[in-house]
Amino acid sequence: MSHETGRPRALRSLCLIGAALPAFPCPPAFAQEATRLPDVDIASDAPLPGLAATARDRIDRPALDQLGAQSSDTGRIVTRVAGVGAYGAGGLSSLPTIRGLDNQRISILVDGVPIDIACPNNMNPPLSYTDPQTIAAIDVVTGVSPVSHGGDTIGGAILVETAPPAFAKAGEALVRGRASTFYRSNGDGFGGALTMTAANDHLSLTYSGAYSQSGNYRGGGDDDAVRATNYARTDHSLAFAAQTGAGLFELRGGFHHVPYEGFPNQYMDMTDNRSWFLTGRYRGAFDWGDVDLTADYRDTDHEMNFLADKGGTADGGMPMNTETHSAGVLLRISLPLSARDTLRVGGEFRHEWLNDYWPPVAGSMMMGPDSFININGAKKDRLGTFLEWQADWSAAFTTTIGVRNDQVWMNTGAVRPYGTGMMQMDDVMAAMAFNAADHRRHDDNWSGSVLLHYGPTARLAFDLGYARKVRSPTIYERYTWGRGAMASRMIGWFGDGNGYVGNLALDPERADTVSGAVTFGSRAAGDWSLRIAPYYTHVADYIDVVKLGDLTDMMGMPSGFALLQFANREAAFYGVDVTANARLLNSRTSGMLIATVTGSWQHGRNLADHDPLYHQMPFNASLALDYSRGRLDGRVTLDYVADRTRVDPTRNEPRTGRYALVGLGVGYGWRGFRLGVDVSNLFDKGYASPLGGLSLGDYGATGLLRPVPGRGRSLNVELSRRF
Ligand SMILES: [Cu+2]
Repeated sequence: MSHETGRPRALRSLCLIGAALPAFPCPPAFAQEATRLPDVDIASDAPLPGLAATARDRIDRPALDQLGAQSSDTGRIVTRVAGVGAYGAGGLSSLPTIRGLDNQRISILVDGVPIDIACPNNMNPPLSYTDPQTIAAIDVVTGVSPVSHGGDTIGGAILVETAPPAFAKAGEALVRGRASTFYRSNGDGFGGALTMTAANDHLSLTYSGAYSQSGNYRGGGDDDAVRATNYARTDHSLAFAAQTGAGLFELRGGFHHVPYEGFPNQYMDMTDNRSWFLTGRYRGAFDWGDVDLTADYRDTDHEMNFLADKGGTADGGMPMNTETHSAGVLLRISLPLSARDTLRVGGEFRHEWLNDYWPPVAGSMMMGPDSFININGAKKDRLGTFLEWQADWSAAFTTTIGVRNDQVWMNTGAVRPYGTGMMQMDDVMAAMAFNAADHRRHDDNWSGSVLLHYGPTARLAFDLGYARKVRSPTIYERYTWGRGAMASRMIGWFGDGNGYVGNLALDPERADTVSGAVTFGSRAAGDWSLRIAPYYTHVADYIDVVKLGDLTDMMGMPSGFALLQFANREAAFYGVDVTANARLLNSRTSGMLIATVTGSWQHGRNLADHDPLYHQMPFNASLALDYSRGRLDGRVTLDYVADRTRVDPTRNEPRTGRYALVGLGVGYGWRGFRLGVDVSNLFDKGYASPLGGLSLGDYGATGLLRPVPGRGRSLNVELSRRF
């Protein structure tokens, strides 16, 4: 992992990931640039990072070669970046947080395209559609990003690029690819992937496919097997690109299938998730400016029920189905007005449609005789427009100022409980109230951003950003309605066992963020860098919860879980992230040794009731030592997470203890092959991740409620071949 520095280098990589970073249009020479693939050398002598216009962290392919052996969960891998955490979920579906902001509050784009949620538990978040084996690079923006990066979010961004198009030199042909396979001892995980490109100088075809599966993992120390942590996933995609005199055309389509994925901190498991997508993109560079046009479509069918650990489906279980489709068009135009000024204008339309219903269970008093209609054909349409002016006042000083408007229209149809029996009365009353209300909503959201970058010397840079950003509620936040103990507990992506009720009265969240970074470094020698990045975010109408009551058990006693409703509150987030690199050794004979240190301290506070906010990371830090010499590379990591004592009392959030995990890895590369062997959690430490949630799979089976235990020691092996 590196944090990018040096504008030429940053711009070059931005062209490779142009899809992901709309704010930085590629120079007219992008067609040639597009033939470059990301550097693949393990022991590349690239200078250490330092000073970029927007502070970004990049997890590139060499880093993924090391991290991908440990996890198939991209959401877990991005937590390497200072300021990034992740809610625990299924083994493929961790939900990242950036500086305390989660889910729809942050922008997650896969090949430049957002992926809408299709589950009341967020079981299929955008990063679950990516496999670390086939990702080319991940960029993470933790600080303020310009409004041209997208709308309807208030926090940072995670930008995943799978395979960028590659072309051959004129008159030549190109066949290249990467094949890989891995095994993980803890959970008996295994999988494999193939990415292959065939191209000449103007046509390029890339196939990408991956498979991963795992059984339940074992916790560290005395924590035995953790129920409902198994999974399997398959992805296939085909990407076609044509480089013509009129510009670069791309067409990408794919299919994704998860036949099963256990969720240790949810009542339900994912029993089937099928999704297919098609994305078209055009990029052209003209005398008057650059054009970038993307259109995308995705269709997802999602099913939940119980896997074996939660009782299986022999008696029918509890089927819950979600169907969505979403489509979008995005046009961005970049106009160079002068040597100093660039104007960017853009427009975006996004359409989201969602149906969520729970079929009846034969013979069940609770779950019948009709289908429970949770969401009936809800729509969320958004029209976004932006205008942004970038001025390069000198080689050292750049300003980017933008304004943006998003019009959001939402609506949904009438709902229905399972039936009208006495046991279903809470839901009967709630459905009547919901159906009597007007469901149409319209939000007029204005955003703005100002970014300043000043790099007076090669050893020093300052970044300062201010943004006001606005996010409308999601379909699930606005339109879920069930108030029964069971129906409400089916809603929520927090892994805490509580019941959640939507709220038709929700207003959009309005966030004001000031973030800065000061970066010191010796760019010339590339020997060290240090970045200190403080931030403060105030969110008016922050969508948190209020407590409606306690959920009770069969005997009418409080169960320890609460019935909560989404509600507009007020919140503040503040903290500081530190990242430092140093090259300790750099010689042909003795090899290269790089030390990387990251640390994050952060607080989230509910200003309405002065309690801590839910799911905020305690202080955490990591140290990595990377050694490489010739064909050999090695790595030692130490991750430390402090006690979590600031917990949200409204949600009965558990405290977690401090822990430190040690990892070791070695890799050997020859003739395009690479063999990587590593051990994660070397000392088999028993621990609970602070955002891991409650182990409901174990609770159902044993009656003992504990935080989800973290993964115990695992020996991981990956063999890959680049050709
Ligand atoms: Cu689900």
